[in-house]
Amino acid sequence: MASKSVLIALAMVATIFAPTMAADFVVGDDKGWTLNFDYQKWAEGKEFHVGDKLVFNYTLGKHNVVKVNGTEFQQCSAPLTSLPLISGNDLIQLKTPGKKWYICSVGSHCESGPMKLAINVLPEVYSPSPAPQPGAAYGITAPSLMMAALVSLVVLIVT
Ligand SMILES: [Cu+2]
Repeated sequence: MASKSVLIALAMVATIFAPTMAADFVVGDDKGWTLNFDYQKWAEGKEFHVGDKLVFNYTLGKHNVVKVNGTEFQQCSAPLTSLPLISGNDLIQLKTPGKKWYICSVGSHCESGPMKLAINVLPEVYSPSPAPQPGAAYGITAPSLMMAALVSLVVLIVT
């Protein structure tokens, strides 16, 4: 009984204290990663941040996802050194800010699709305050608050 309550409390605390509002972007939404879709238009007006994830959905074997640089993007040429993602449900975590380019290197999909996506990744957002928090202070207060919340929750549930 008690262990179940602790698990529930932990889940609640984890939800409350999730440090950022990371988002998952399904590329192409319900169309997925496919031919005859305007990925530049799809990316327009969206804000991508460090910590967000891109999800490329496609039928296994039909397409792939290759991270390229700006020149390779323009020329639709995938470098031999980069391994394409091929799972059909490829997750890419945006780890650094700046411009990112992705193409499909199957056949001429990049040119004809055009299966190419360029995005600009913005720095990570710390919520709720837009001002950067001193890391140390944040690191000390958050865990103690978390413990207090956890303990009170467990006490409430168990008793
Ligand atoms: Cu393709």
